Amino acid sequence: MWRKDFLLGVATAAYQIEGAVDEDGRLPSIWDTFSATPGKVLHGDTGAVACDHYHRWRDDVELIASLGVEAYRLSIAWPRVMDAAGRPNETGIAFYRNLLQALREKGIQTSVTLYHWDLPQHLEDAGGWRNRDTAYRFAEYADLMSRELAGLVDFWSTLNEPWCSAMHGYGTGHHAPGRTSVVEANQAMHHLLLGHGLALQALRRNDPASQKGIVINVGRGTTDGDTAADRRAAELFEMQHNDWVLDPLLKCRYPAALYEELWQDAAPPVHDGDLALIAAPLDFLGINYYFRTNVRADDNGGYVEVPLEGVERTQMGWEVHPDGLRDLLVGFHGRYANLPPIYITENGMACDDEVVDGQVVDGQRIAFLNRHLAAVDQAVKAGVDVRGYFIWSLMDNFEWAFGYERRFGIVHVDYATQRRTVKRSAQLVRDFLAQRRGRP
Ligand code: PNW
Repeated sequence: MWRKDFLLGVATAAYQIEGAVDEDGRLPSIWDTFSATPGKVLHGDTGAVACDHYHRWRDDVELIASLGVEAYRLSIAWPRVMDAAGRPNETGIAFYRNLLQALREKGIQTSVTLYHWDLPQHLEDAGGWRNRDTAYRFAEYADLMSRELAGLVDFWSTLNEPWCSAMHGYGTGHHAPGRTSVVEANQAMHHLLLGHGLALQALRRNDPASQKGIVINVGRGTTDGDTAADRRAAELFEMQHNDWVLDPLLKCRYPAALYEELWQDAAPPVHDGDLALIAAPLDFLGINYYFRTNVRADDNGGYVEVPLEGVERTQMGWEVHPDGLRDLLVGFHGRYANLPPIYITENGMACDDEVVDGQVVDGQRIAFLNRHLAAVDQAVKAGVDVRGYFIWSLMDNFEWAFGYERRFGIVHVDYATQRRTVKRSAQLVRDFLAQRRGRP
């Protein structure tokens, strides 16, 4: 049975829903630049309008409340709340204060991420996350937000998925700013984590009553190969995705095997004292889980993805694999003696949903969510302290490099009219809470 305070919520991120990218003094972000660059985002979509949440936030708060969820995870757009000289933008700050107050009044707990990928473009022009200075700018931003919004936030997260920011932003180039260098990805990861450590200090100083943590994405890697090299490939995959981030946070060091087997000429730029800052205690760890990757050994001592045939996949092409979530949680519990309480801060799937007769019957998503909740329950029974689960996402939105073609919402958005239609999967929230609370 679920603990009575197991939190059920829905999640979004600023650039994916807000739109209004040049209103009220918002500065350009790296995602404005990237999405305006031909060939980077499917169909040339951008977040310029998105779900128009910046104008429709009052209705969206009513919508969230109508779903019955207990918590809402959102992110703050850094370029909305500070100008290029680092001075506060009062109009931008007021937007978030009003939003958080409205959620409070509805009794909805608030989980706020400071950085969900929308770096101010002027900071990228100065080197972005390759530049150590960006970590200090991020700490100033965290300091300002936690002074302005103290008391309105239940859960602060410094970063969303530093692995994606570092690897997709600076390594593969699939995300903004679209750079492609393993050396730069290592620089970016280290400066992101340093920024996290510095921001955590500011949050503790300014808003002591809140819970503070970080949100990471985790990857399950397994192999269908039967050689020792294939098994090592699967280990390397998980080291590269999970330990790269979790070891500095929880063990105060980067994994030695990554230096030896994958990085060679690309070590992170660590200064004395950095790791102690990065490894400061967390009140919670946010985990985003989506899929499993099948790998085999390549010819250079690394790994290569070999997609499995005949498995269920989502609209993203990602394999549906709930056991991976359970196995990762149980594995972290064994590996890290100081593992903080965990919230699943994102889990969900993209379906090709359509509105038919005013309804969206997304049966595949309902099954997906139920099976992943069951996997969490198994991890809890194995001793892992998981305290909540947030569905990605509240509503269909700008899915980064895939634009509007991928729909993750439990609420459908018709982008031509901005009409929201609650999907069948949203009913799952009520069913789950009724079950957790125990029917009278
Ligand atoms: C996460 N991958 O991104 C983000 O936090 C969300 O903003 C996003 O909408 C959601 O997952 C769905 O994609 C990811 O390629 C992006 O492994 C890419 C990957 C994983 C997560």
